[in-house]
Amino acid sequence: METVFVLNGPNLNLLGTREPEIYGSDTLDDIAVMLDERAAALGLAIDMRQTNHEGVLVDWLHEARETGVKAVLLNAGAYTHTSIALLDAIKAIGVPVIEVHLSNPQEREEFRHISYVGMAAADCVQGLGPRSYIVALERAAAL
Ligand code: CA2
Repeated sequence: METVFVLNGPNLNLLGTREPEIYGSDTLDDIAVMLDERAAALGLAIDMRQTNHEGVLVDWLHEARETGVKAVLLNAGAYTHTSIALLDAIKAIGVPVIEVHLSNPQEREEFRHISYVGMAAADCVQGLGPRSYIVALERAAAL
């Protein structure tokens, strides 16, 4: 069975505890359950992770290449808007990366309008709350 990595960046471990008006009230574990269900129906396996550390995200992107995963769904959190290291890693690995956001950064503060992740990602799903992850998984399945 093919695997899809779902990588989550800084502060997303706090999901469901603060700012529900922006990010909703589901926790990351709730999203993992929804993704597992959808993945099973699509015949895929999910490997979902979260870290607050940029270099760990880079290491996991490298691991995606080494282990031959089908695709990576990446919500890099605020590193989306700052990280040339993530941009370089996405370009380097040769695995399709789908950028995911709960909110729509384009409709928020100007500093969220630039996405280094988006400069190399194959696709982007944003602004749908937890459904962003599900839609991204469906797009990954179709690759
Ligand atoms: O909308 C998204 O998914 C974001 O990637 C979330 C990031 C933000 O920096 C991006 O611009 C858009 C922030 C994640 C922080 O998550 C929190 C969750 C609960 C409480 C506080 C922060």
